[in-house]
Amino acid sequence: MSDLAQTLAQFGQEHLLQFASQLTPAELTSLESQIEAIDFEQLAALTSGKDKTIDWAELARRADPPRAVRLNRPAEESPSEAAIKAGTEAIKAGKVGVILVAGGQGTRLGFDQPKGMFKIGPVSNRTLFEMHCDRLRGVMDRMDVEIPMYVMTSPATDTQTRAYFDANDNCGLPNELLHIFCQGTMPAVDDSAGKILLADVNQIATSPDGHGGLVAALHKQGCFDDAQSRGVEYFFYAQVDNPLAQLCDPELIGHHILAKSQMTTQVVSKRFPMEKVGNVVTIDGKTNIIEYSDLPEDAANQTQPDGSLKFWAGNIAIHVFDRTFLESVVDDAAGLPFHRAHKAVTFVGPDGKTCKPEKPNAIKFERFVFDLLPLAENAIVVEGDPSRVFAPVKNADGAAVDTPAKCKEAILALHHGWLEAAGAKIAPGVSVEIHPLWASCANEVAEKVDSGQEFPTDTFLS
Ligand code: UD2
Repeated sequence: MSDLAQTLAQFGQEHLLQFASQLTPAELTSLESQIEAIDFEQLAALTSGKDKTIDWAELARRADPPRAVRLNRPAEESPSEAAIKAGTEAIKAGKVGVILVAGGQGTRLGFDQPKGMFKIGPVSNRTLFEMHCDRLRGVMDRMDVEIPMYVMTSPATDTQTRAYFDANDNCGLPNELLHIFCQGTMPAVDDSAGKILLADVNQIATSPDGHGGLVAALHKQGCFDDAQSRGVEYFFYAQVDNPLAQLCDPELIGHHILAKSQMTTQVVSKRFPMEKVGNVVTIDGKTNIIEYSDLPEDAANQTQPDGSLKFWAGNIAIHVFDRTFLESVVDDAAGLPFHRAHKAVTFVGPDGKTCKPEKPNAIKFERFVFDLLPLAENAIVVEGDPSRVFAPVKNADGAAVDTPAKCKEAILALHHGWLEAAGAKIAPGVSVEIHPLWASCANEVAEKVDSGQEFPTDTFLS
């Protein structure tokens, strides 16, 4: 028996070679290298539940709301002006880079291409990728600086994402500033016996290893070296599915710098107890995030004496990291806990036929980047105004929340608010969208719009 077959037998995964005799030599070699890449001991610990399974319900009982820089705070406490000044200086000095995570598959949205290619501009029809790149180009233009952007893909989104940027002139970003890098994967296992699933006779079924795979991928693919050689000290991190993310927000970066934080998280006040955002909390003095799927409902419903939610701070997956912090946790990140997702995964059965289950049949294993929070010596939490920073595209139109229609409404509400504050008159039912190179805040809009200026038809100000 070959070494590989022995390993498979030892871990009860012999079925992976069940179609070996039907494969061409090249197909067999490919399958063998996929098998060799699997850490069977790690997987055995995961499928047997012997990895450090965290009792989130127990943690939720001990958790407190986080200490945070709140929106409504006394003027002398963490002044915004000082933070904006510190953040602006860091950006202008070329100390900031952007990480955009775009490895997810957008299953809930029902879009079968990388989510970044989804068109969301209410008038412009720009894609999510374009919205983020335009925002970044706006910051570079105003601050007269080059800002590198590191876009994380997964094997599910990598080829199409690269082809998309190639075909669209990198969405206006200079080639040397755009780094597309691919995260790792984990095998998917069946939910009853923990057997690794085959996606095809010579193909292991895998899924992206979660955005917690970020640190290993940045390290392996030379992004830390690139960032260091450019003088980048801080990474501004956002998810591709939130076109309102204010990439390189000077105030958020400034709070991070002034507080000497290693990892800063922007939060919003949750709309309702079971909202699908992670819950930012303090446990034993450390900042942690309890994911919505891990928070028991009774814990989510707890209130404070003033009636507000105890776990009010919703993670919107916008973080600022010290580059040196991320570099220092490359080894620790490999030990981050895995979270399990019960999903429907297409597989090849023993008869060689492809089976597309309608119900979840498999477990996928993911690491979350925010599990790095308790590893930071100092981590701060900063509240953002959701109308400025958060309009995620998660679900197909028709769902109650986080749909493309709701996201477009939020973009227009922000832009219309700036225009109306400048005295513009937008006819009922008309949409006016603003390109960030044209204006990126109310003050800039006021410089360009005359009081009383009318917008009788849909307009894209660019
Ligand atoms: C995420 C957060 C949640 C909240 C919410 C806000 C997690 C686990 N939870 O929930 O706390 O902040 O967003 O919008 O993140 N991605 C990758 N690789 C992967 C998996 C995901 O790049 O292996 C990216 C994906 O492209 C997307 C983002 O991470 O941009 C979030 O993934 P999700 O949509 O699965 O997370 P969600 O909405 O459940």
